[in-house]
Amino acid sequence: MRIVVLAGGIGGARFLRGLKKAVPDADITVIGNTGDDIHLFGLKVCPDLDTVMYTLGGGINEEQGWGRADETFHLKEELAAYGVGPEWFGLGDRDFATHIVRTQMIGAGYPLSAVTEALCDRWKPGVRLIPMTDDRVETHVAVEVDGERRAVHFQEYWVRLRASVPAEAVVPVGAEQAKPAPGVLEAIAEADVVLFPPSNPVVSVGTILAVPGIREAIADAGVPVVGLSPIVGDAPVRGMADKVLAAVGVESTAAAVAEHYGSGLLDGWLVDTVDAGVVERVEAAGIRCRAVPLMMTDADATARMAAAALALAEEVR
Ligand code: GDP
Ligand code: FO1
Ligand code: CA
Repeated sequence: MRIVVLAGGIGGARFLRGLKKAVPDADITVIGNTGDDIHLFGLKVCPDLDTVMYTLGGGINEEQGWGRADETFHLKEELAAYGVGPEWFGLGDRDFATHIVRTQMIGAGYPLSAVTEALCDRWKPGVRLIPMTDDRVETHVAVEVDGERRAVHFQEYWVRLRASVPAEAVVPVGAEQAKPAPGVLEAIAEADVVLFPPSNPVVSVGTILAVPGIREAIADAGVPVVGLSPIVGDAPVRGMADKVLAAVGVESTAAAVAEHYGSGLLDGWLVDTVDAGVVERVEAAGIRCRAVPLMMTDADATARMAAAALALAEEVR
C-alpha cells in the first residue's frame, strides 16, 4: 500500500512511528512542512524535516520531541560569548552538524529535496521524506507588540514569544510562488490513501496545502483522504494550534478543524473519544467521522490510531 502523509514536526513524526508499526510493509512518502525553516548563523535550519528524520531514525530527544538525544550546547555558548545570537533558539552541537551539512550542500547547488535525501541516507527513517518545496517559504506571524503591528518569524512567535500574544495573521511568505518539490505530485497521484496526521492544521498541514498544486493534486487523486484531529477536548494536545487557528478564524475544536479542511479535501476524520459528541456535526459537513482514542502515549496506542485511520479510509473508499 502506498501512503502519503503531510507532516509537520512532533505530531507528524510521532504519528509516522505508529503508522510504520501498524503497516510495516507500506510504502510511505512523507511531504514535510518547510514553513518553519529559519536561517541562523548563516545556516539553514529545517525543524520539521529534522524532527521527522530524527524521530524515525532514532536520534530524537524523546522528552522534548525536537532536537537530538544526548545533546550538548558548547557551540551556542561560544557564540553567545562573542555576543552572537539569537540566544532564544536552542541549537545543540549534534544538531548543528545537520545544518552545516545541509547548508554546505545547498551552497554547492543541491536542492533541499536532494539534501534531505542525503541526510536520510544516514538516518534511514524508513519512509521517503520530501520537503513540500525546494523553494524558500517562511511562515510569518503578525502580532501586536506595544500597540504596534509587526510580523515576526514563526520561530520567534513560538520560541521567543512563547505564543503569549495573539496571532493576528499567519502568512506563509513565498508559498504562492513555490513549486512542489520533485516527487511530491507524483507521490500523491500514485497514492492509495492520503493521511493528515494530528499535525498543526495552520502552520504545518495548512502551509503544505498552500504550495500551489498540492491541494489540487490531493483533491484530484480520487483516493481516500483521512485526517486525525490534533485538537482533543477543545484544546491542542501541545503547541500553539489554538492561537494560529484563531488567526484564521477557526475555533479550537475537532469539528471546526474538520470543517476548515472541508469535504472538498477530507473524506474521513478521526476525533478523540472525549469529542465523540461532534461526530454528527462533522458527518453533517459531508466528512465520515469516528471517535477513537487519539493520544499518542506510546507506539502501540499510536499504531492503533494509524490502523483506525486506514480502516476509515477503506470505509470511504
Ligand atoms: P510541530 O511542527 O512540532 O508543531 O508538530 P505538528 O504540526 O506535526 O503537530 C503539532 C500538533 O500535534 C499540535 O497541534 C498538537 O495538538 C498535536 N499533538 C501532539 N501530540 C498529540 C497527541 O498525542 N494526540 C493528538 N491527537 N494530537 C497531538
Ligand atoms: N523549540 C523550542 O521550544 N525552543 C527551542 O529553542 C527550539 C530549538 C529548535 C532547534 C532545532 C529544531 O529542529 C527545533 C527546535 N525547536 C525549539 C522546535 C521548533 O521550534 C518547533 O517545535 C517547531 O518548529 C514547531 O513546529
Ligand atoms: Ca512545525
